[in-house]
Amino acid sequence: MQVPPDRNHVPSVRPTRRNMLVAGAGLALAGPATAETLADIPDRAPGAPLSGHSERSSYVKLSRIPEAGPGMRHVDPADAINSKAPLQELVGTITPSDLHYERSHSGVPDIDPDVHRLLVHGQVERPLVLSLDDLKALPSITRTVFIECTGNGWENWKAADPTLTVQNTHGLVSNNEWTGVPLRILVDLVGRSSGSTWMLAEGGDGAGVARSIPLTDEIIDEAFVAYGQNGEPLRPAHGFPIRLVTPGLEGNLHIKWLRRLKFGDRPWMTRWETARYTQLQANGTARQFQLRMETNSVITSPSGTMKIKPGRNLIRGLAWSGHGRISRVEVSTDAATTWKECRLVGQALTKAQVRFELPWDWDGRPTKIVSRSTDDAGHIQPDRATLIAQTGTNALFHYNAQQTWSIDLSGEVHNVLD
Ligand SMILES: Nc1nc2c(c(=O)[nH]1)N[C@H]1C(S)=C(S)[C@@H](COP(=O)(O)O)O[C@H]1N2
Ligand SMILES: [Mo]
Repeated sequence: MQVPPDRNHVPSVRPTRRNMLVAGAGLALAGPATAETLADIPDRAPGAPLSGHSERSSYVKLSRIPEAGPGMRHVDPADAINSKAPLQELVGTITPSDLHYERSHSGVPDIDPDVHRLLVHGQVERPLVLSLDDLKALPSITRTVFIECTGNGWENWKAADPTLTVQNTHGLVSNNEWTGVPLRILVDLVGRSSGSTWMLAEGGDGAGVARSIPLTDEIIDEAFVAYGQNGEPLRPAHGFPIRLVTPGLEGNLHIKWLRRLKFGDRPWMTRWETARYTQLQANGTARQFQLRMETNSVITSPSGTMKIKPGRNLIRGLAWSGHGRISRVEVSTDAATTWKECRLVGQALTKAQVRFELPWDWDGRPTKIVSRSTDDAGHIQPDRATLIAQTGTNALFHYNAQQTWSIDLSGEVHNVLD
């Protein structure tokens, strides 16, 4: 058996070279090649008292950015309309609950879960009023899905501000594990009439955000009323005590502080689907009910305002699609001339984010890097020219064009259009 040397032992071979290239694995690692004693690593440390609630390390600074709208960054949080997730700092695919992006139209109501009720009514046999306990007593599902604001990417519709980070350009999407009651169970419970093909979902906040949702088989099978988020009750910012989750569809449909589901035979044409959340087309007409979030991806590292060094770099990013599962992510390191397929890290789930990685040797010359995703329904994330040709530049929402980052001679990374 090999006895580990103690920390008083003077190592016979002192590492002299840093940034060794570890042969065989082909990986460039910073650090000594032959460190072999405990003297080479920091000593053990005494601990702080245990607590009922743990915090992040004091060395880790993670924060969302409250913003007031496209191009309106750095505002007083009181004037913010959304708060963006720090995609560049995150690893894996689950967004920590306190960093899940937030979009709240009239602030975050403080709702007593014992008092809160969900009314389920309209064209049904048995209208019902359900408490949180009633909902929790029903069979549950747990599912990991992304939620993405329709406005994600809107910073880049018109022009590219080179000072933007990926948090600014793409921080209106997050990926959480949600738990709740399948819509199918509620539909059966109230006895929805066969003629009711639409459902109104209404929130209990001051704005009373309310959306009409077509009751396709897909939506009845997949939507659910969530009370759990990443293993705990919903955070108030995300709808405590209950929210609707509609996998793959516009963030706006994921109604928070849910108070009512109403069944009917036509959309209600609320202001949230007439004045707001419509997409202005090139010819000046507006498209309504563009509900699906498209195939998307973004390189989170290296990304806007980072600085890289020549040599081996690991390109990493996130991909997601409201149509289904991501089947492929490709990255170009020569301005969309040639493409390489990336490794998907972990399992790609349907309508959830997946991480991708690609090792890359940067030769130190200015270039552009860009990613594009493909989902299992065959949708390929468009380049900007294709998206603009289809939609025009009047649009504000559903910007899913490939994101290009330019890298200059000094290794600085900047947001560019293409
Ligand atoms: N009741 C209510 N539901 C709401 C909203 C709201 O303001 N009020 N915002 C919507 C919008 S526009 C989005 S993008 C998502 C954001 O969910 P999140 O804040 O949990 O990320 O919630 C949707 N549900
Ligand atoms: Mo949104």
